[in-house]
Amino acid sequence: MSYPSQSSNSSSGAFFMVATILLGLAVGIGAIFSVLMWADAHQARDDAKKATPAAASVGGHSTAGMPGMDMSGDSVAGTGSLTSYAGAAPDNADALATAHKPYPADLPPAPAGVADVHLVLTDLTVQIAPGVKYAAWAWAKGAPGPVIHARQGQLVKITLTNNGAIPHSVDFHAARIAPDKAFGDVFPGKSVSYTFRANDAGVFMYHCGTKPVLMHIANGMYGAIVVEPKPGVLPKADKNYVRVASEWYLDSDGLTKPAQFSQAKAHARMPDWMTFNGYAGQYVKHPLTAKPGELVRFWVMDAGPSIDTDFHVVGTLLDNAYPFADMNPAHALHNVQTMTVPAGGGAVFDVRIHEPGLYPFVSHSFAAVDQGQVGLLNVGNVNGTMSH
Ligand SMILES: [Cu+2]
Repeated sequence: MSYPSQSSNSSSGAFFMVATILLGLAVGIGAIFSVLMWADAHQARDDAKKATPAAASVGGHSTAGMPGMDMSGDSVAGTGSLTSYAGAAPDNADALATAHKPYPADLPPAPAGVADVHLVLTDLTVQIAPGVKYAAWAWAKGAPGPVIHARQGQLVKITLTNNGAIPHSVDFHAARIAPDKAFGDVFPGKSVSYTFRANDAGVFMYHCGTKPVLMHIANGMYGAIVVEPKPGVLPKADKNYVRVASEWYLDSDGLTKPAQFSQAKAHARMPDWMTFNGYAGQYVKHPLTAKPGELVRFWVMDAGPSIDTDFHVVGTLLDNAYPFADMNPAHALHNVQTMTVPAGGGAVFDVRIHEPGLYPFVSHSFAAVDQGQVGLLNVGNVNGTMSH
């Protein structure tokens, strides 16, 4: 995966736009952001401002550390400290956000026959927000890993190749299988295969389960598999979008060199960034789309590692909600406003929107919005997207 390089170009005032949407620290809010920052966001902004000393600490090095708690190996910047780097951004953040190629949210087609999945683990630097680099343990194309689509009852064959520097593994929540046999460690340069029958429909997490699991997940080793229920069980969807929620814990701001994992922050559950599909706010600049009246289905999985996501679409209600990805229609909820998706779990949501407009989707646990869990659904191809 290629990423735009960070630059010190200071020609754009758009930094403040990005800072506003992701952190809520800027005072001036342009028309773009009025779409997102509706009335009940004001309190959240104020709260975030108090709780997140990001502006003061960006690029700063704290010495108030907890020695021995940081597993990143970085012995200089931020070791063991809880200093927040939330909202750190270069001057050209707005241009970088525009140039960013969003993670594809569309559910890919399910393969015929056996779902033959080849996953490759690798160490690589990813961008998790405009200009913010992170030294990830991830997949061939970054984090999350590829969305896998299978049909209920289909045989799924997983082949995992470890191109990383240390042992890893892959645990599929959709599988009923002896974990000591299937989910064992794979050494660098080695591959492993196992099969399971996807008898349970829903959207499920897969992740590296090698110890310390917290660190392996936080470093990017997760993805989603959608197991589509048998035909006729669900109302037909016109659009299917997959969203993987996760949070990131940084030992530095990631602007000049890739940040690494902060165990102290991960234990304190104090993420710097929270994302949908691995990059803060990417569907604000690059909205998902639907036509008026279409049934839009969101397959949402929360990789955590530790924090739930609270799914909400501004301007509508969830017509059908399948809590915890229990796809039995008799268990579905209807016309609800916000639904929790637990860390390590999934849920499925249908919305049908008739009036054209820009409909933000968020985690309504609002610190998550300031830290990047926000996007837009453009219904009816209306103007005013975030391209200017
Ligand atoms: Cu791993």
